[in-house]
Amino acid sequence: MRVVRISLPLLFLLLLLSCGGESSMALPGFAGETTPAIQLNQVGYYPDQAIQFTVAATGTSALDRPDSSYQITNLAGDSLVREGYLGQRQDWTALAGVLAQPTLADPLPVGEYRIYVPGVGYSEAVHVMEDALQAPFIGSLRGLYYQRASQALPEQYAGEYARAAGHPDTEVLYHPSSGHSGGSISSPGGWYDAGDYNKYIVNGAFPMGQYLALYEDVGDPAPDGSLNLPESGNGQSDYLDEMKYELDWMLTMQDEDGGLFHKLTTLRFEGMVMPNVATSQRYIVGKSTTATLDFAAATAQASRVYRPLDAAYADRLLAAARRAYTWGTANPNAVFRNPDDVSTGEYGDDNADDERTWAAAELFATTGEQEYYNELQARPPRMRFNAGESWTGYMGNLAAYTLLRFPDRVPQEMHQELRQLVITLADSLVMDVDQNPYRQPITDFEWGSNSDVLNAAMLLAAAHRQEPKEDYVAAIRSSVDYVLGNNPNNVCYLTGYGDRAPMNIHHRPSIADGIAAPVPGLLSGGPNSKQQDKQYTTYEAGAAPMQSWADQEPSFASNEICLNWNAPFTYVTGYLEHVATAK
Ligand code: 9MR
Repeated sequence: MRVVRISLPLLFLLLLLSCGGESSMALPGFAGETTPAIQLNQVGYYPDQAIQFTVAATGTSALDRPDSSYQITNLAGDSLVREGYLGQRQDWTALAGVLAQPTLADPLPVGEYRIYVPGVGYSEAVHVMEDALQAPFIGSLRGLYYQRASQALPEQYAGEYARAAGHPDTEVLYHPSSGHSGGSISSPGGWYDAGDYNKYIVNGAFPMGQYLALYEDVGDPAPDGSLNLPESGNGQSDYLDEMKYELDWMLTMQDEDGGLFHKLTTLRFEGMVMPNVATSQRYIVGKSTTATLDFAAATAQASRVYRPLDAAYADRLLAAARRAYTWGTANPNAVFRNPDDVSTGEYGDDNADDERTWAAAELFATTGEQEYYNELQARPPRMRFNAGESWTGYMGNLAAYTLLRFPDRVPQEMHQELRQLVITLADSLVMDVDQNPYRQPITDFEWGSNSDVLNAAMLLAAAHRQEPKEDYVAAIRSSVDYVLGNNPNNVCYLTGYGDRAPMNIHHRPSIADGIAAPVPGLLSGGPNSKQQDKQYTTYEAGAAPMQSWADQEPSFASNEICLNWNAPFTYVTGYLEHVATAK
């Protein structure tokens, strides 16, 4: 009898080869076509992150078999990395006619993979990276640079999106609603709000609060030289340089009495042309309680942030904040409504309580003065999460985040109460995420729904800063997975990132510049069940709320971009990058 002696290492190698051989035979190999039925984060997962993805298919499919499996393969699709079962099929009633089969795998090591489901096909690449979200984080900040008004964007900083300056805004006429009759002011700079070219104080100040929150929570997330701005190389944070571009404009919108003009705008929206061609007369319109108090909050916070770098600027910001607060509290009912001859964005809100609390919170955190604390006791932050309220509800949360950030300055009782509240809210958001087939926290899809998902994630981050639970990080990450591609529209909602980003955003420069790809780093608003633009947009028949999105230029209600949508995206990706680096 012949005995073949095989050494242990050799035996191991043979076993490995035979396993590999069998699996490769079972895999057809990736032929270049990916399936839209496998939906995943198209940008990047962290190596310690459970890979959330969805297999969605209609009618009879591989999903109908309870033993359906998936394979994680290499990029070429011919070598097996891992295998698993899809598990129980889940009918998702909110998504008519579509079966969503969420599943997850254990974390994967740094590398590039595909998911293969027999009978369904191969997915887009799965990227697993240590700095999974750094690129879209930086991209979303550069998105602000592209939104700069009154300034040319040279090729050196803007690449193929270089463009001429638009809207000098050096002679903006007072509209009668401003309280001034005749005359003009100079109010240059700042960022365009969205796909339109107007500048609104409410939606300048409130995103500013979100941006500054990130700076306060994680330290400078974009130091000098990281954003390739005209200011890069000046020895100061690129992050704060970009913020200053907006703050400087905001300061010009304060009237002599301390109140803030509500907006700087044309009477009607401009056509789909480049900024330098959009030359209709611009006006200073309205003066409102909400604009004034939001401004007071953002500038009080900014004075804290800029103080170590530029004390004179900090003084100027704080003085402006105080004057605005005084006006806002003395004029609590200056509700803004578009005058009859103005039809641009309204940013109306009948209730200025959140704004008042936010202003008091920032002024108190900055100065420690009793007056502001008294106000907080009279009107404690109404911290809450209600997607249906959308942006109008988030100023109250910003107030709470700031008070939570400074335990030494805030009386213990108030701090404890807020701490308990943020944890309770975050725990219920974690449950919402777990129960949702796409593992994101909302069921009500309104105008800018992606920002609701991201504001929920901001709340989870605030809770995580109080109590560093892994569950919170997991829920924030899977919310970001949703925004970056794990969604029924199979789209990465940030332009210029992922494999399938929006190509036809409602954004005037992107439409008019003659370049096929839109300006990068801008977040599409996302599904909006109300479809206020359906007259101009073709939505899929019977689209469920989470599917009510159209990559079409006229879709201002689902596919526009906006400052207060980019801001929480930046916060959340910046926060996750910080968490990953700190681990
Ligand atoms: O985000 C705003 C949304 O909540 C409103 O329903 C909508 C209609 O008033 O306006 C949205 O904001 C837009 C603003 O009015 C003008 N610039 C573009 C903004 C995003 O679409």
